[in-house]
Amino acid sequence: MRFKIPALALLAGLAATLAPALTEATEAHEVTVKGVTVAHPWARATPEGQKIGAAFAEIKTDKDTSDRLIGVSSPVAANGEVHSMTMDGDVMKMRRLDGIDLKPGQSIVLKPMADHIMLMGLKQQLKEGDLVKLTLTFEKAGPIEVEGTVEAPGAMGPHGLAKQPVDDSMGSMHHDMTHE
Ligand SMILES: [Cu+2]
Repeated sequence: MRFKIPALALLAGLAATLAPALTEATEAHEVTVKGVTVAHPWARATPEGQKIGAAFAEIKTDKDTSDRLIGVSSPVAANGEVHSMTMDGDVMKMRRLDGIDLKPGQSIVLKPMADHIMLMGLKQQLKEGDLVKLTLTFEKAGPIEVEGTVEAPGAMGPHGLAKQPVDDSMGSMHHDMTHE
């Protein structure tokens, strides 16, 4: 009988952590720190066992702010990287970027088929409907923590955001992409 106690405690803990997450799921996620805004963060669902995930967001600066994105992290991954993506024929090539410079009044959209966040060493499967915490760290603004929704594996943008400029012309990312 005593062996059941840890399992029950675990379930209770799980319910407690899920409850607040569910109530926040429908809110717009946009956080501004020192003139830098991270908006509409989201990630793509991953197949079971896949160790790499992709996440996206829009980064905006107000008209008097310049900054530089210098790092990304998430509790669901061993480490986060910022990647560029280019096409070499029909082969997608991703390259790790040291950072992304932000000019005043700029909007940079991290999205499929463009610069994006790579979550390396995933500790858990990303499932559609889940929320995933992302911390984008900037040279001046410091860390900005946001919570993004996990969308379907082939999603090209977050739900309910018709205005977000996402590239839907090339279909979904494939799993056989190459990293350099
Ligand atoms: Cu990548």
